[in-house]
Amino acid sequence: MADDQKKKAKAIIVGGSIAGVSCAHALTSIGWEVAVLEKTGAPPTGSSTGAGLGLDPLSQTLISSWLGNPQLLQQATLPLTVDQNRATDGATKESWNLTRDEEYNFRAAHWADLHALLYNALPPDVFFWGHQFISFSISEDKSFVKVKAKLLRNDDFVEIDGDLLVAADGCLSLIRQHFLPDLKLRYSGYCAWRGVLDFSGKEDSETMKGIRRAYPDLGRCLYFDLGSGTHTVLYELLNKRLNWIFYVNQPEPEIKRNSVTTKVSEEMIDEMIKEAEKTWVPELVKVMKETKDPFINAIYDCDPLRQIYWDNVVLIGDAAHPTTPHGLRSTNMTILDSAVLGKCLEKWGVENLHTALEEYQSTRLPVTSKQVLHSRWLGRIKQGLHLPNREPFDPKNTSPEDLKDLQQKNMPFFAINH
Ligand SMILES: Cc1cc2nc3c(=O)[nH]c(=O)nc-3n(C[C@H](O)[C@H](O)[C@H](O)COP(=O)(O)OP(=O)(O)OC[C@H]3O[C@@H](n4cnc5c(N)ncnc54)[C@H](O)[C@@H]3O)c2cc1C
Ligand SMILES: *[C@@H]1O[C@H](CO)[C@@H](O)[C@H](O)[C@H]1NC(C)=O
Ligand SMILES: CC(=O)N[C@H]1CO[C@H](CO)[C@@H](O)[C@@H]1O
Repeated sequence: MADDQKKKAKAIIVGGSIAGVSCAHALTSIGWEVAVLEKTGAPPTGSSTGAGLGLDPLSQTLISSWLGNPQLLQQATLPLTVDQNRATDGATKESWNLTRDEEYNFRAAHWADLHALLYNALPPDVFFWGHQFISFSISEDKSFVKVKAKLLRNDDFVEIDGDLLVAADGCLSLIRQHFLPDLKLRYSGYCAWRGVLDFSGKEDSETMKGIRRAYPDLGRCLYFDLGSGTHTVLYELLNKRLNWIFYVNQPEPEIKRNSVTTKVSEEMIDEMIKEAEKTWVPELVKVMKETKDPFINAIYDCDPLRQIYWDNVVLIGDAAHPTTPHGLRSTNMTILDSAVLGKCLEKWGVENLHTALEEYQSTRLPVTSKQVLHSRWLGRIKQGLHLPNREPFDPKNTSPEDLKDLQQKNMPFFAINH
């Protein structure tokens, strides 16, 4: 018995993206053993994977505590201290200000930089790359969960036991599907063209001079530009990169299973640039044109779930609450999920797993549900889509209510300090 008591509690985490690495930190820091199963073959290198994301103050604090060094995150990110909404008239290309909040307190990170920071600070033996989760079973007495994974290197199968299975396998979660087979993601009505322009060595180019003239606060400002039935996002990332997103209303694209990223052809990129030319100032179009390998994400979310744990299985991150990106919430929610899950497990211990997961669920669900629905609604405003009891948003004719709603600080549970 004494031996049993000394045995560490163990979690198997499926998915090694931001949710998986965050959760690995939250659980190792309370003395749990963790195994992270990630189907990708190797850690991402450089900035070829992903694009920009925003971190709120609380996420910054949590990440810094996991890294054990507050400087590291600061050094890998740029400030976003201004949240600004502008409007652009597609016909005249005239731009004007709608709102400006100078008390914004986020930081901008590249997905790959944030992932690398968190990943490199984990013990080397917790991560299993090239392991695709296949299935799980819960023991009859519910004391443990057995996970089966496929080694993609040689098609072998492995089985791992743990006290807890954490689903960090993203918005198309297979584990969630086991419990909610009928749940469907909801297409938002639009896709996001995204790209990161690398301007190292080109700081003095016409493109860069032009964009800095048109958007003088790049480097500390989160710019939203609202056109008629469309909007863009623009901000700078560390190491001479510009991150942009261009939302386009369109029917749901046909996408292959297991991915929300559509393959793009040269024709599609040309079409996108033509659309951009009709809508945005030439300085911004130039940035889009010169970006290598822009990609497109179909934007989905999901009505809030009623339950995010079952027996020894718990959902975190996009698996628990697929969301549209307009509130810059998905990373904040993910990091908070991990931190709260860690706190609940620490408080109740593995012997009271059910109570711990119940507390996690009752803490997180009310918050994430509201944030997902707000983000959905914000996207519909910015894309000029139909909303009940409200005129479609028109940047040329805004009401005070519109101007209030556009601002990031009006997200439910938004707080500058925590
Ligand atoms: C490569 C990548 C790049 C991204 N870039 C950006 C970005 O630039 N900006 C942004 O805002 N958001 C980005 N995201 C999304 C962002 O990480 C999430 O929206 C958010 O942070 C929540 O993350 P998550 O870990 O819950 O989900 P996700 O990031 O979707 O991660 C899910 C992970 O689970 C793994 N997985 C899924 N199924 C299995 C399985 N059966 N077995 C093993 N592993 C599995 C996937 O490979 C993936 O790594 C990116 C996600 C990925 C995977
Ligand atoms: C928008 O606001 C910024 C910052 O206050 C200001 O410098 C700029 O001149 C304004 N732009 C327009 C078109 O009014
Ligand atoms: C800036 C922001 O919205 N931060 C929020 C992240 O989420 C937690 C709760 O889930 C809020 O308390 C923070 O205010």
